[in-house]
Amino acid sequence: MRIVTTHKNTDFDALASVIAATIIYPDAIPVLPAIVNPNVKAFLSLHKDIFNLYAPNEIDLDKVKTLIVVDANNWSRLDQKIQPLRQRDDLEILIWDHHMKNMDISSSWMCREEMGANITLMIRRLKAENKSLTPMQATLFLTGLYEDTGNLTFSSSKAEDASAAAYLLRNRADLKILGSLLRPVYGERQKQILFEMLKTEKRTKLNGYRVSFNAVSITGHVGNLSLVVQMYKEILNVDAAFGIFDITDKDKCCIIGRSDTDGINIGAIMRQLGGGGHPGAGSAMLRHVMVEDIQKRIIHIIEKGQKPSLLISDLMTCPVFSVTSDTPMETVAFMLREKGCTGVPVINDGRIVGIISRRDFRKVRKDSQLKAPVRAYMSTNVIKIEADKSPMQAVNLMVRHDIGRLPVISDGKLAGIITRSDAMVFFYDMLPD
Ligand SMILES: [Mn+2]
Repeated sequence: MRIVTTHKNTDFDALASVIAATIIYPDAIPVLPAIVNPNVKAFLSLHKDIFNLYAPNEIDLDKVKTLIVVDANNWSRLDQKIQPLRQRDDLEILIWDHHMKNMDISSSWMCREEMGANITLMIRRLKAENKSLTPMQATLFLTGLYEDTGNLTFSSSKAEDASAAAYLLRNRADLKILGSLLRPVYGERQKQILFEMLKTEKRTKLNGYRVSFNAVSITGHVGNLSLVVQMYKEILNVDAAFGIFDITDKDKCCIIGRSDTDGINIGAIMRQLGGGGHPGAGSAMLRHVMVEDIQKRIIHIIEKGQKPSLLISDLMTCPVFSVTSDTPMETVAFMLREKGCTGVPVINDGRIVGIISRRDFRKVRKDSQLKAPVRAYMSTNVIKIEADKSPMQAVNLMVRHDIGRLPVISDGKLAGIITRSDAMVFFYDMLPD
């Protein structure tokens, strides 16, 4: 007997891969772990019969000659009931997987490649063998592909994922059904937790920001807690919120943070706790800790470790090359070439009176005009920003006016210049902590 199985907390990519395996190996019996993720559970409550899926305890493991593992490569990710197969040395194992880490299942054959979704690897085979798909199979496969690649937006997505998606659409995958399958899960459990958090909500001021911490005890796996924290933060209307989830049966704590202020960088805080994220959202998992201690540590990081807010003055480039309004155009041209920049501010007595860019040289028709002073060609409508504004405000100005550099003003004088790439350093959180 051949069986095909996948990882616990089965998602759509894993389920799609199991079903695809039953097309590639028609005699293989699909075995689904007891725990599947909530979206998949909802899907199966309607579609279970169509797929003829088996539970691990319905399989007589002694009869299994071949184990096909899809979307996983590690024994610990498989269902508990499957584990006895680990001891068998006469077992043939085939693997289809797109995870490149933590492999501990030794197989006699495998297809393992870095890919956005595992189903993409299996579609390659289905295409090569000219297997026909039902619209329902195509829809399920595309759901898995979109889920694992974030609708092809995750950086892990490959060109082959996109062509697999095209293939599934040609095979009549239904995007309306897909959309309803992939909605974020906000179920009964999540609602209970959110209500409990709202009942015990506390707010505090840290560095002038409104912050809320909330600790909740939970047992077992609860999906989508980040959505709960997001909703909690919105309802409380605070600048940042931290949900500390004490997973009592596992002696660990999951911390999820959300912020929409420059002043509280969630990614930086979570990295100090051993987790990760970006300025607006992140999480960390801590073992053997007291909830109260975690809250104290976060408060300490915010108060001591983080600057109250990152300012333009921390990111800008200075000193800035500048010219005066009397500088001849030919000198400016030489300077732009020499320094490799696209424009310089025009300064008189420390005050910025204009900006001259390479683009302005298009107005120069005759060589003799290069003797003219820069004031004749400079643009006097200068968009600038104060040094104490936030990098986010600089980005907004650049986008609104479609400009790549902003002179930075402090006490009415030019203090530096901030460019798109300086702002991006902030935006993508590439600053050293
Ligand atoms: Mn996957």
